[in-house]
Amino acid sequence: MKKKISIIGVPMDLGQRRRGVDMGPSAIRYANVVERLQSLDYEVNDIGDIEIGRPNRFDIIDEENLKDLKEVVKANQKLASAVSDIVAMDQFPLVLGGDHSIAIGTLAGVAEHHKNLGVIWFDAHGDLNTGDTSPSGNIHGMSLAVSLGIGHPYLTGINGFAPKIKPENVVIIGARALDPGEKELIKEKGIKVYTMHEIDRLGMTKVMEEAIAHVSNGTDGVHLSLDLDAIDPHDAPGVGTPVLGGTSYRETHLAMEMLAEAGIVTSAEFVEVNPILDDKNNTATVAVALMGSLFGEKLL
Ligand code: 6HN
Ligand code: MN
Ligand code: MN
Ligand code: MN
Repeated sequence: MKKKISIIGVPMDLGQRRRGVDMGPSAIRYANVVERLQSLDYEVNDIGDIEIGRPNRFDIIDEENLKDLKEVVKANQKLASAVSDIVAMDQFPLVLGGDHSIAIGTLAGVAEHHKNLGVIWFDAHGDLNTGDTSPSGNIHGMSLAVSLGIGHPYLTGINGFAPKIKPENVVIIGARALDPGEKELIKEKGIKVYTMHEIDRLGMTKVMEEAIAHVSNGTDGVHLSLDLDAIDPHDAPGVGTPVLGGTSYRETHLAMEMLAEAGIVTSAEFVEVNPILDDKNNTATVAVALMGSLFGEKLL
């Protein structure tokens, strides 16, 4: 792992409809993310937040079932440039969300430097919808599809090239709420998915061994996109789209510890922390603890 980390906050809530997820970056900072990573001997640089437009909330613009499309595009273009600058300085970009639509910008920035990027998508959902298949019109449920080059050209074209990633380099872990269109796309593209069924059946150790092998095969970097709703709502209640039956606190830590041991991760984002829906900032605290494990914190 690189020894210099740049943290960037993205107070984005326009990719979904529940207010409060824009406070995610603050909640994660309040849970001492900088101190936690410094204690692991990283040089940590918090470069602050990306500015997000604030359209009138009573006037959500919904074109082609893509809510607040233009503001989401603008914010992700800014994020893409900021992330690309961090990678260019040979630092590790750690992005704090904000809703999961920000993965569009993070991946656009990282993919400028990594042409064969592996992606671990830790999530209860697939985020593989398009305006045509989405039940909600919320762009946070489309960010993985967009990064694969599928979706509205305003979104797929961010940073001037598409696709950002290839389906054979992606693995989804923790899925348990996939929409019909997402299931079709998974089959069509042959995307590797470990649903909760496989996690129950094989155990997290085997799942992570296989996932690590999959995303390291022929790639030149690995991005971790961790949606806190992958974790069971009992352990991470502060998320906008909770789904019962997720990974446990310890299983998720084990996954991060195995990634740390493998030493393959070159960028990461932790998203969907909503302190308004949370119980005493537990979810941000879990996020920071997971970052500790990802960056090599040991129990002994
Ligand atoms: N997330 N599949 C649902 C939708 O509206 O497209 C939920 C998406 C949730 C997205 O959690 O990042
Ligand atoms: Mn997600
Ligand atoms: Mn999710
Ligand atoms: Mn529990």
